[in-house]
Amino acid sequence: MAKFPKGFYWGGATAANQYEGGWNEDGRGPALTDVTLGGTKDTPRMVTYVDADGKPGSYVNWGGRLPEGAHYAVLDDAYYPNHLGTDFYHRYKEDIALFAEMGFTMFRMSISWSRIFPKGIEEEPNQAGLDFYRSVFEELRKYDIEPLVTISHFDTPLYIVEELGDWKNPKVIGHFAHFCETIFEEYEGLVRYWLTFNEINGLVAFPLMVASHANADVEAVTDSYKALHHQLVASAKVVALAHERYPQFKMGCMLAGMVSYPLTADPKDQLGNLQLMQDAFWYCGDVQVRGHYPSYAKRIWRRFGLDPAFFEKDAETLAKGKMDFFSYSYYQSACFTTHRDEADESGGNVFRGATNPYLAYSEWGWAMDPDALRYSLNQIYDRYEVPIMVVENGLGAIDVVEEDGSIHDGYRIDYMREHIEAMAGAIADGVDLIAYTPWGCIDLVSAGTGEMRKRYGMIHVDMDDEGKGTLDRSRKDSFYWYQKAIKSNGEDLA
Ligand code: BGP
Repeated sequence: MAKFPKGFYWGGATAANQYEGGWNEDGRGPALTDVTLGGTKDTPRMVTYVDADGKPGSYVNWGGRLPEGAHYAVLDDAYYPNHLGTDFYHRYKEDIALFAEMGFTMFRMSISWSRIFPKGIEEEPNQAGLDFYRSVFEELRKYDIEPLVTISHFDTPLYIVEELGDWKNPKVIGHFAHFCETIFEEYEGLVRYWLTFNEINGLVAFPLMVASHANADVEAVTDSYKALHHQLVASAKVVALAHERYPQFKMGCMLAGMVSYPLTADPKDQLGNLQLMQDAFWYCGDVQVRGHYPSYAKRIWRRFGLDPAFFEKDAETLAKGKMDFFSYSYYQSACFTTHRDEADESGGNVFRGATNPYLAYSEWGWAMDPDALRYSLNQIYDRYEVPIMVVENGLGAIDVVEEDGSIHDGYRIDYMREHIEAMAGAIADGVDLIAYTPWGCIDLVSAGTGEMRKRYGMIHVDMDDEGKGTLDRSRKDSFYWYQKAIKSNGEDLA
């Protein structure tokens, strides 16, 4: 029996803000990532501004705030890694040819909202922006690569963030819907698979995990559940519109894949973990796939002092916007415990928790756990019974370029092999898995740290953390390995 069904989509995933570059070219407006500096594993990324007296300053991304009277600003002499990304804007033809050579049948990318509507609020789109994505989609089609398009991937236009208060403001729903209507109409014949928001649960999951579940900063999370509601409503609205006008479209949700285990057999850890998974993961999936808030939402709203009426008023809209498929990113698992004093802390990026003694951790502290992928695929499919795509997965690691230019990334191959085997296991368990697009198939800027040295690609890009390098592309060992894996439809993983 074949491990993967015929027609299974194999590919790779990227996002405009981390890959595309061309940040101020051809009429594009800025996004928050364009005023965000690079960091490291141990030093956070900073967002830059000038204050009311014109003095430059910065605050910590994920958690800090713009001071009263200050304005976001690109500071002189500072380096902003997302400005250039790894230059897909100018090299898309070369990159897509390499994806085709690897055998991709799907390519995940995002559309930068501020390339189409520079402030996010205009009536008329920026034609140059529309033309760019049209050329990209046509290039993909030339090689029979199916585009999988994320509409919002960490790059709300800066104007909306600064002047409208970001997603806390319900007005943003209308602007987003106009953006979607425009791109749906424009690319109706070129794109079939859409994801509305990247890692939509991140809005609550990240603050919940960063602040540690037990001591979450209640106010920050309260605001986040409200902003999240606006995104869920926006998503449902455009899904309903897509279904009504474009029956060929397949619409999907995209969640940050959280797999949290209880660390001990203490019943308090079991219950606490169940609630963490509800608050930070299932809450979004339940709304987006089932079309209504789950029963336990009342517990969450009560915990954060939120009025149920605020959420319930949009029940009809949510019911009309059910997803056709489920997608998520999966990198690592975490552990929850009420015995925090006895447990070691670990975790990478925004996923924090107790260290799991049975797992090895990556250089950036991410727990490597292929079994959790099979485990989560089973849980998700059991619950929703819709097709699933794994749209991000991979190992962020430091690669060494040998004298002759080769890159021996056996560690990446091992990681991918184990995760592909875990997916095959899930398919054998009965899960309807239809696609795999590992993250950063070509090296790009890290979202969490802004680094280049944290690489996920099977295609190497010559560029360092300061933006120095030729930007030349080359094939790593994993390139040839994945090519074989794809060609054999997941049979040849040696
Ligand atoms: C996910 C994001 C991606 C990507 C990935 C890897 O959360 O959707 O944009 O960057 O994580 O994370 P990082 O770049 O921090 O290593």
